Amino acid sequence: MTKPRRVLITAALPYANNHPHLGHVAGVYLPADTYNRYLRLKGVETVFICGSDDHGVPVTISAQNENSTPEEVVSRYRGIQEKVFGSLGISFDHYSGTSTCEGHAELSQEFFSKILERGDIEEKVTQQFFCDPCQRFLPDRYVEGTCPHCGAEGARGDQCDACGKSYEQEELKDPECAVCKGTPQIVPTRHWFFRLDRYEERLEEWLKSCEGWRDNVRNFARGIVREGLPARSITRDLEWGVPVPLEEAKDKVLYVWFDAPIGYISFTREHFVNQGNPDGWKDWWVDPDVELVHFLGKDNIIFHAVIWPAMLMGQGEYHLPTSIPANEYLNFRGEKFSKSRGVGVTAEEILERFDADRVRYYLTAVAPEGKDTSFTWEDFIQHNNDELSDVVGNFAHRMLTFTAKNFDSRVPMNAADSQLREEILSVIREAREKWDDSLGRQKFRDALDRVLTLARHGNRLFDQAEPWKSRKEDLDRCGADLAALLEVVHAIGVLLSPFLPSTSEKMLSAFSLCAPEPPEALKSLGECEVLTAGGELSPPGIVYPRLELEEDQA
Ligand code: B3M
Ligand code: ZN
Repeated sequence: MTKPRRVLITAALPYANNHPHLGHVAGVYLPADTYNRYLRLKGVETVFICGSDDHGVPVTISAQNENSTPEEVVSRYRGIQEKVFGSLGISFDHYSGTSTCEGHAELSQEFFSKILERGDIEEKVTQQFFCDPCQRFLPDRYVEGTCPHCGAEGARGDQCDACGKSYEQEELKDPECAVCKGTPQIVPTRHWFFRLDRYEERLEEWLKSCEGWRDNVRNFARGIVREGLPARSITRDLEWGVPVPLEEAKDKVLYVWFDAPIGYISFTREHFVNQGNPDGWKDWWVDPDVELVHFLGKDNIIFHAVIWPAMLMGQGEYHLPTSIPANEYLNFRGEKFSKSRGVGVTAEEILERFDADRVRYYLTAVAPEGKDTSFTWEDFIQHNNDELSDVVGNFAHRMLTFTAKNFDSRVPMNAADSQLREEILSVIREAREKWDDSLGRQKFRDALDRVLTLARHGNRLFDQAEPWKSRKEDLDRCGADLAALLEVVHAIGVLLSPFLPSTSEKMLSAFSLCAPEPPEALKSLGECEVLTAGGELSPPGIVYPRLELEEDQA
């Protein structure tokens, strides 16, 4: 007997000082959710894990600026994140956080200790900026000064954004602490480095063997490995974080990028503990047949496709990622989303005005899969009107009201008698197959487009069949055609469900008395008639009224 397919899905852990903006949603959380819903619809067993990335300097600085504690900042932002993801219908099985998850710190320390035992960690003394007034070591992006190469102001500790050059910290002129504007000193401090060079061959071989990855992700990762991997510092001089499990490193913590991905494992474990099955997580991380899929934005590729796999190899017992569908960026009118600079819309803001499904629809239609894309309000309104209202909503509404008026809200006669039968079954089958193929390859835009094409086809067939005429001339034919066309409406409802869960639910509620449940129905779409002839239809619900562009959006 073949084992049932199982897929563990993760979405990158948002920092615990972030309001999720639409760029994050379009690039990470929405595709991950759509993939999860798609697999479940197909009867695949999945676990979908996420949570907040609580450690690191940005959280401590937010806390300092707000006169509060890192714990408070984390708990507030985690609340915001959970609310936003909840309103968008993101179906995580478990949302946790790296500072509160039971056992996360211990597991992270175990990761460190194991690679240390293997001789894959080395110690080095490094020079770091230290701010006396703040009493803190400053990461490079919290130091600003004058670029030693081009003289630009606002250059960061080790790199200038204006000329792109990097330099040693002591070369930066007039360094300033970004928090208190004091002058930081350069102080020697000891750190622990992960010897990635010892993993190069295995990484290269593994990346070569990975199939079905997006080209940008695989080529980028292979390129980095081929260039040679320098040792990376995995400890920091901070109080907030997972303590380094070494006597001689008592005041240091693990680098946030070291403990964050381990959250995928510790959160899975916590999830199974909550389910009363404390050992259940092991299977999902150890059984090589389980697929592990990490959704993330392109700036996180190196961590997930190179460093994290090396960390996993260093443990020995876990399997490696199966695929890493990283996306490019969704920008706002061509500019990067940034709450601090006031560019873009947060998820909270858009959800105050629009249904989650309208947002999900648009963000999938313009998903930054192969290249950066742009959010504009005009485009949001246009996609909603031209596609969701005029094609999908309109077709479903026409069909269901026509049936209600003329056939007493019942599936007329058997669609098998319709002259449209063959064509209709074949367009449904083709839509389902292509939808399936695209979703299986994590091509969400394509898959959504298939559903739209099916709806357009349905509208065209309705016009061709002219049931408003045949109703008077040949009621049997009219009924059979309509029954066949209702199959299309139902199929659209099923195929939309990974994308637009509540729209799909409303569409399918019309068929609840005359069609099998979606997972069951999916298999038969396009193979035979799915609806029961004579079965009762519930009153038509959804239509998407057209939207107008409001002044503040223009
Ligand atoms: N928090 C970076 C980011 O949000 C980081 C992801 C961690 S995933 C393990 O872009
Ligand atoms: Zn300072």
